[in-house]
Amino acid sequence: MTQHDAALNKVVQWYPGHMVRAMRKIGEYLKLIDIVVEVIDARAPRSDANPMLDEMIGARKRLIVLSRHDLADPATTKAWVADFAARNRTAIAVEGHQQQSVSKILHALTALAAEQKGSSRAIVVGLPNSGKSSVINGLLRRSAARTEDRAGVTRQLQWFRLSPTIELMDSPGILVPKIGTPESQWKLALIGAVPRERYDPVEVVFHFHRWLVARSKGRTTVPDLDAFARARGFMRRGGEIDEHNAAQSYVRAFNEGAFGRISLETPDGGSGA
Ligand SMILES: Nc1nc2c(ncn2[C@@H]2O[C@H](COP(=O)(O)OP(=O)(O)OP(=O)(O)O)[C@@H](O)[C@H]2O)c(=O)[nH]1
Ligand SMILES: [Mg+2]
Repeated sequence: MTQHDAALNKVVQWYPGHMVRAMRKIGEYLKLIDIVVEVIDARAPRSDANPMLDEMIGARKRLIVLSRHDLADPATTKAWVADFAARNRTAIAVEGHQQQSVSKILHALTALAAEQKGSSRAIVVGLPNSGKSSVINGLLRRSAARTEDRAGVTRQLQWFRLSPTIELMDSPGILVPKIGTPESQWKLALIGAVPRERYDPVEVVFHFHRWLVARSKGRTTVPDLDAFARARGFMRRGGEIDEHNAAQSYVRAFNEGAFGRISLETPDGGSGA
């Protein structure tokens, strides 16, 4: 483990009380639930999956929504959809904050609900900030659930009526109590699944850029922190770089797509395009 890995390992663990409670509540509600809609960030579907949820969901009907399609590499997202299909799971790639894009989910959800008599209850689950509440709003065609560009916005389970026969439940984002590898940690921090105050952005940017250089065999055009800071004027008096603020801005720029559409994981276990 490098010094950078050690630094990252200490900062990116986050499992607050509301998640513990939400996990317990989801478990209690699950007996009422027919369909589970799992919202996963298309840029990191492996790190963004939650094995604890897998266990709880069991054999229930399941629909996977790959959010942030607009920020992920399109070919990699296509490969993920095919990979889920090979494992008998339906995955739909969407731009969660675009109502028209989310309407693709409605068709699949309605088909799943039609498989059973009477009304259906669906719960929307996933990691913090993955886009769950945006998906709910897109399906309802109104701003019913609160959304914000930070992790941990939704704190409570909440029901919404989608149609006379389908009820939807929004839920707080749930991380695993201990995020597996340092690689998953920086990826989850970079895509916004962990609140900004829980990690050192300088470490996250360092890891991201080191990974990008290795993947592209040194040919990436994405700037490192130093070049980014200089280009955007994050300098202190005396010519020193203001690393912390530059790194925060770097993470924001990544999530605004300023470096292009970048997937961090591919289904074959390699690094995304
Ligand atoms: N670019 C882009 N932004 C998205 C997409 N989906 C959601 N967002 C944005 O991501 C942020 C988080 O979305 P939310 O819907 O609040 O996420 P959430 O999963 O409910 O978050 P928590 O309740 O905090 O767990 C918001 O600023 C959304 O506008 C997407 O597909 N693409
Ligand atoms: Mg939410």
